[in-house]
Amino acid sequence: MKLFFTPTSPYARKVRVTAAEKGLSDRMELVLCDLRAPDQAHLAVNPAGKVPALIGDAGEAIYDSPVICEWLDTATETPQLLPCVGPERWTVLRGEALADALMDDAVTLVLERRRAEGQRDRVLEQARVTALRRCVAALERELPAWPQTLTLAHIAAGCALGYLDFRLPDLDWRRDHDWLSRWCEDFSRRPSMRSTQPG
Ligand SMILES: N[C@@H](CCC(=O)N[C@@H](CS)C(=O)NCC(=O)O)C(=O)O
Repeated sequence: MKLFFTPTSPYARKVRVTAAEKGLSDRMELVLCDLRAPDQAHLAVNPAGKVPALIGDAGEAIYDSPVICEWLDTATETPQLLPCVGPERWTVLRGEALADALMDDAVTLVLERRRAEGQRDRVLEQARVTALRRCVAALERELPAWPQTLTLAHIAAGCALGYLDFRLPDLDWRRDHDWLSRWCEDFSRRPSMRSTQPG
């Protein structure tokens, strides 16, 4: 299979960490993308021109990180990262959605900050910071009740918080979130996280 990615995308990192945890990294060819000028091969897989996008071994196109991660989870039996049925499935999917929402706020904020002075929308920036802080607080409240084994929600949370550390250190999200900060430190030591550090 082939993964279209950029090294700094937190969504692509989710997929790479998932592949590593599933023991699938060796089967995944990484294709570096230029998001300002997506090439035809990338657009043929994902018409939106976003990363991550995956071509499976049978040539199937799969995109959007939650879809790719679930697809990878079904590719091998263990470890199972998304429970098949029951309340835990919804806990994990909701946790992943919360972490993805945090990524959305952070990525939007980073892009807005890159605009030329005078073109930046400070109201939008403040709204994203407020939403992002709400998501971090919700993660700290909810994560202790997630399954004790590794899940797609844990992977998404680790990648979202890692992106805040990487691109938005001035927000100092750790200041008011000791427990989550310690969780993140611990999670970042996993080989799958170490081998996919952005930069
Ligand atoms: N919901 C998507 C979001 C992916 C996304 O927005 N990726 C960014 C990179 S971090 C991208 O490709 N941006 C290029 C663009 O929007 O044209 C996912 O979970 O995969």
